[in-house]
Amino acid sequence: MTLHARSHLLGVALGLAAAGPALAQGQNWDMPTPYGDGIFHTQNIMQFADELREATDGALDITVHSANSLFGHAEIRDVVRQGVVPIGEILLSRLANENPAFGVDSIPFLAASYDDAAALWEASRPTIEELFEAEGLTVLFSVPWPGQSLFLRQPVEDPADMEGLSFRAYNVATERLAELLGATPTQVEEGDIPTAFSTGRVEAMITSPSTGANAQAWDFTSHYIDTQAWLPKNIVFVNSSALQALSEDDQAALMDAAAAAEARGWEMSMAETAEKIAALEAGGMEIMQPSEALAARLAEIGETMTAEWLEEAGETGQAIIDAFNDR
Ligand code: PCA
Repeated sequence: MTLHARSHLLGVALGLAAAGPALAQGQNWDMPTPYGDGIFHTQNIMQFADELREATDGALDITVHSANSLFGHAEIRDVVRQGVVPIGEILLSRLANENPAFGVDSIPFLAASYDDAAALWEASRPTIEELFEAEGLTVLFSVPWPGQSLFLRQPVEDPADMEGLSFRAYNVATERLAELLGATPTQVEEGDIPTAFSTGRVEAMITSPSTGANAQAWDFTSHYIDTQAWLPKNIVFVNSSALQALSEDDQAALMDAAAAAEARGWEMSMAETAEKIAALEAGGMEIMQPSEALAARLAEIGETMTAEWLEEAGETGQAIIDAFNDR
């Protein structure tokens, strides 16, 4: 925790103690999120907070602390679980090392369209909700990033050209993908992408056009290969005790605002894809479709990663895939 966060929270705790029963009148919730204000996920969450403030006549007032400004991405789930803050957002698949079910949305080409991603979310949601509930957390909503595509410094036709590249990763699946491509993965937070490229820590990545455009990827890469291989999701969740402490009306308002934010977020994500590819092109990047050889290699990697995931996720994993295949 940063010093700033610590003193801020101490202030919050003292405020709570002094306020006593007056608390029932209104709640000020601090909400840490990982991504910056230029990212549509953050904008969607800001709107969610605005709508909720309005629907509850100010009784539930969420302050969004974006871009890891209150807590770092790696801390957010735990501080909500501990009740240090009541609500937060993370990239769901960052938890895949705890349970493979959290990483099902990051397997290349398992569910690469919005329709398939929605079906996969529907198939996996009960499991994810149960796993969160076991930690004292209630899932509010989940929104996908646009399709994950390659950002490179050269026009790769032959997948072998990616061997040896130092490759930015953001979860275990991107790490594994880099390995299977013969590249060397390095974990880099989204906000640190420009620095990681400019200092030579990484020289290639796979992410959404949203993240690429937000980082001004044209400053440090030249070619965008439109693989749109999977749609990883962010998830917004609340501490279950904090939720239950709300009045019934406010709980209902929170659930309504969450459902609206989920629907709006998916729409925003879909609109982003073409918009941000155009922004990459306007920035000077060359937009390419994958060569046949690259597409074939990535499809093969997708098969390998699906098999590895099923092996690891066991019966729970198989049940999710069966429910998904029944769509
Ligand atoms: N942006 C985030 C996660 C997936 C994405 O599109 C990132 O690159 O870290």
